Amino acid sequence: MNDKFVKVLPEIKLAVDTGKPVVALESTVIAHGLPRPQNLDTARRLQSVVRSQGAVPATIAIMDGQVKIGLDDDELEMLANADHVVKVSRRDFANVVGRGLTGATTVSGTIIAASWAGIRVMATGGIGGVHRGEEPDVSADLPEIARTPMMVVCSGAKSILDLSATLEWLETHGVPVVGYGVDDLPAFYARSSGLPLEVRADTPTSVADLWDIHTDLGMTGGMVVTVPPPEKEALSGSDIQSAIDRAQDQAVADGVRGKHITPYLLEKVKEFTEGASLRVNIALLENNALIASMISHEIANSRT
Ligand code: PSU
Ligand code: MN
Repeated sequence: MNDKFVKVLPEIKLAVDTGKPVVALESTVIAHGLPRPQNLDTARRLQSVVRSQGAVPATIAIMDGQVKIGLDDDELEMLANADHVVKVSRRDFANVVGRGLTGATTVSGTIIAASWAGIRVMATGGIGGVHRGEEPDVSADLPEIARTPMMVVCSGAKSILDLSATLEWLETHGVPVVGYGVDDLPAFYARSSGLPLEVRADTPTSVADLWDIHTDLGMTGGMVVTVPPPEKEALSGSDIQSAIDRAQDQAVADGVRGKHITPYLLEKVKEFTEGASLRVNIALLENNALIASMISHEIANSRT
């Protein structure tokens, strides 16, 4: 890690150095994934959920060219309301740092920076994956999870993606995918994708045990822990599927491509489900932050 370009909040550095639990949080969901004003409210809420569990939140972003591991409230507000925030995965770091720009890190960008600081757990809503459609489009999240020693706690991925192909990709590249209290891969808005997983863990302790064995075996890559959305807000698979199909058709008709596809589809699905998708999105983000905090305690505890 290069101190010239990277700033770790002292509270986070101290927590990592003394083996206290820390949970990394991404910022693309704030800048591009949720609408205003819910984005800032949610960003704050996620930090307080982590704190309520006695863990330290580390929201990650690039502010005016500096990689920040841990954002204060002013920075969160700036990021939530700024108009020119670059979406940052590995390829974007040098450009955004070099030109002094502001960038929100995706899951991939977040785990790169978090691992520089020695953080081992991150929480988010959904990871990117293998897209459907003609043009090959694989999220940078996947190779980054395969190469970075971080546990990503999420609700699987949205079925705007090809979930079966995403699981295949993760298998090929050696990423364990764990169902937290479930046997099937969650599909973000819906509790199940119908795709069975090989590994189930029912408690934070058993997830932490798996992680410890994974790292003790010398595995260098990450792990995905999938938590279904809370029952109360979860949508049924068929409701959400028709909204997703419509969004997909419209993206093709509008010629949306590359990194703009995910935010575009998210916005359209919200419109087509009249806000129900937003409620489940916020509920699962909070729930995942809670569970990641509990797991991070177990990981930290088993190391001391
Ligand atoms: N999925 C969501 N909400 C999001 C994202 C994914 O439900 O906000 C964001 C995350 O930051 C994820 C990124 O890492 O989109 C993946 O983008 P892409 O498909 O362009 O790699
Ligand atoms: Mn892409």
